[in-house]
Amino acid sequence: MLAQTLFRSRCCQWLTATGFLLLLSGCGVDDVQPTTLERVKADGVLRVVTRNSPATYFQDRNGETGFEYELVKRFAEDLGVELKIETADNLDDLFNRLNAKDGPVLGAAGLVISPGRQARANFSHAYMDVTPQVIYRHGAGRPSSVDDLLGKHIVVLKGSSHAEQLAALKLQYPQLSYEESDAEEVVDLLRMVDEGQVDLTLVDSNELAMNQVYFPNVRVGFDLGDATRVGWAAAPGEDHSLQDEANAFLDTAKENGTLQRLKERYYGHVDVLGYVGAYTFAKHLQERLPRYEQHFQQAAKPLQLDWRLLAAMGYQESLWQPDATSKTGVRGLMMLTQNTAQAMGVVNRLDAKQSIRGGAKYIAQIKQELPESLLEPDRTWFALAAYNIGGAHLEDARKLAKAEGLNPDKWLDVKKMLPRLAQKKWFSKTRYGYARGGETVHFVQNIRRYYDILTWVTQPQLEDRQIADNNLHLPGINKTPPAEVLAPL
Ligand code: BLG
Repeated sequence: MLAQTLFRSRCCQWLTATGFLLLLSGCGVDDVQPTTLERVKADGVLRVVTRNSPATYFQDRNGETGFEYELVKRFAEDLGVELKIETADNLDDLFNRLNAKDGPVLGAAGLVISPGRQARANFSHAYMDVTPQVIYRHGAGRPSSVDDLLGKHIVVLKGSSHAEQLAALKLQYPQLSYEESDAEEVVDLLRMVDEGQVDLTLVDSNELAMNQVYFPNVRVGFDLGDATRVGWAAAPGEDHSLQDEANAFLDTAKENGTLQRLKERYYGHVDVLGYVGAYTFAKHLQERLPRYEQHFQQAAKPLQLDWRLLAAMGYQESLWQPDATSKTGVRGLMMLTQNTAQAMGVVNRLDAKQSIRGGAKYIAQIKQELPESLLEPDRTWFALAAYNIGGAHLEDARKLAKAEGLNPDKWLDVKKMLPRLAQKKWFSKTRYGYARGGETVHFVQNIRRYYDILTWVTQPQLEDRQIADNNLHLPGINKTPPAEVLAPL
């Protein structure tokens, strides 16, 4: 790269100095190939190849999203160019595209920097550490060492770092056998284990964290080896211009907290739900939601609400149990107080349909009544907070935010104030006094998490989703990127 740049700058100096004589010399401008970075900037487009999966890139209610997408989008913004995403059918396809002339210039797909891959790409600095994990089906006997892999039906992705790992292991354990599949995605592998079609698979810890919520029977046997590093892959060759630029960007993203924020946003399911919570949610998604899905949809539609938000609220309130009752006498699937139920015309709070209708009507009313200065998406998070703690206490928290020089219209700021409503030092100065504001922060956070998950599960591309047999058809079956985008909130 350095040599190329030096050559270019010298050539330019010479060009300026010698003017048109240059043309006669035969060292024309045409001889100087632009670097990849220069091409990207000249075209105004950064072409990136990725995979369609919850851990990388998918479509949600607001359009394109995913950890890799968000990170690479910021890189494109930094470069001042448009981002153009394409999805590969499998990992081999991804590297082939990257190696193709006139193909995408960067691969961003949770790619482990493995020795085999380094021959096929120029990797950036690592931005995440992941651990390869052996995944088994709950109840089938936990594998705990390499010996337990022998004689098992193991499937991994073709072209994956796991296939490389198993190939290396096979040199020591010739009896080890495994299949490499190029027709599957990580979610498919997890589903196959979940349903007992294969005994074991290997998946990176981040992928499992992201997907645990969909597969109730999937468990980690053991970590196969140490943590590995994940980076972006640039096309191989002498031209390191894009790789250098990506490195500078990633280093800054690490320093200024961008990377950490994105990780929390996308990999936080297990952190927030807890490991047990994650697979309990998966179980309830299969067993309970189908009973109420239609009620949520019917209640949401006339009020122009997103039914998945209502469903997420219902899960947070009662784990989708119509007979839930709190110590304080709040009851039903949407946990309505007696007052709210009355105001919403709910006669029987324990009737799931009525409770969902009442909850929907109540949140729609709150959304309408909130101050106009609260804009989406924060407006929705404020509405959820008011649903839980009441509008009066929420107003107190907004006032505390203002007094602290924070922005009372930003959820991020007000959520810092809510826990203060439980501390005498603070609530004694408020108009409405004590309230368990910390719980409200968790309430909103959990609902947002469930909402994200429900959004992925109900992506429009999962058209072949069956609700037959009261079972949701889980994600990853259809790997083509969705054609439509769900309506924004
Ligand atoms: C909410 C009410 C709000 C009410 C607040 O309490 O209930 N929401 C609903 O009924 C849907 O109307 O605001 S107010 O009318 O302005 O006062 C505050 O009173 C319900 C909350 C309470 C909470 N869950 C919905 O999120 C709950 O169940 N608390 C019980 C906790 S414990 O288990 O008894 O400790």
